[in-house]
Amino acid sequence: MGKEKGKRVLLTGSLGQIGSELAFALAERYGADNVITSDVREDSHGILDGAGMFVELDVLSAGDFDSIVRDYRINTIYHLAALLSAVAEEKPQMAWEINMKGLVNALEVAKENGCSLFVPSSIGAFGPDTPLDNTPQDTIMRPHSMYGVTKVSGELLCDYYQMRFGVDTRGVRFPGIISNKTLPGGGTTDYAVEIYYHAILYGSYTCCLKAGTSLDMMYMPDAIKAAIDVMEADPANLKHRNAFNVTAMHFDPEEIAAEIKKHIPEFNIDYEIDPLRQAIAESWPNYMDDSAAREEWGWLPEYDLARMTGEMLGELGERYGRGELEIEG
Ligand code: AKB
Repeated sequence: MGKEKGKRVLLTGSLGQIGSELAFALAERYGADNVITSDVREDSHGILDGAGMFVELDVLSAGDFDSIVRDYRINTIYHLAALLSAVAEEKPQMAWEINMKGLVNALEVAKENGCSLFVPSSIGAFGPDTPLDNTPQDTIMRPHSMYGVTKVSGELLCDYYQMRFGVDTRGVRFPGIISNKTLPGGGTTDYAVEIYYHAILYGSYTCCLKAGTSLDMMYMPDAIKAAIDVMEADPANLKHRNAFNVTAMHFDPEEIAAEIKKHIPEFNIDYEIDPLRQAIAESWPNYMDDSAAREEWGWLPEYDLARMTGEMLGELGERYGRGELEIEG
């Protein structure tokens, strides 16, 4: 990717699964001098070293949020700080506080400082009344989880700030994101990351979701591409602005296990169902229709299950000393 001029970016939640990789992509694209990474936690392990300057920021502090945007002359905010679905279900009040108050602060700061704002929504915004096969872009959204409630509310709020105040808000509904740098924490789709680590380290995996539970998924490079491309899209082409359905693949635990077995024939999956995560997963789409994103800003994923599995096992195999695995690229 070449350097694009003119953007001064603040990333919240930078130490999370997506933030820790998006930070480097933003630094590569806009120049590390133009990227400020932030998190409520200190970057004590230097995870973000090289991806711009790091500042500690609790997004619940509206004053600190605003000062950082002013002091560093930020014009684009990627607001990733949020709790994921399973942990939100265990701590619903905290989820409302962080996901909604943090978002309101981001929207206000963007409004006051003329910033563009990226806010990720999720497949979690849908619920059991949604058509679960080929889920349309615009459809019934009555989620049963607190995470979903915050995601739908967030989508509406982003639309409102755009229509009412002209804030350039944009976003996508991310599916489960699979990566090998930072582990996700507290999500329903986390199993699809853990399974690769367990395959390499132990040769087996006990899955918390039932066989047959199909969910949309995406490999991290595609997720990063989506986040950058939607923010760079020509606004004249956008009929939707926030919450574009985006997906790259969908599978159930049996299908990902079968793909892993192609590389590690002795790999074995068994099941110990977590009722909380299972109930959430069953209320989410089996697979989404992402044609609006394809038509309005050219969304096109590059990774399918086979290619992603080759890369995940190759990378983790190198890291954990299973370099002898026959990995196809
Ligand atoms: C979760 O499982 O909570 C997230 C998501 C799909 O939003 N990965």
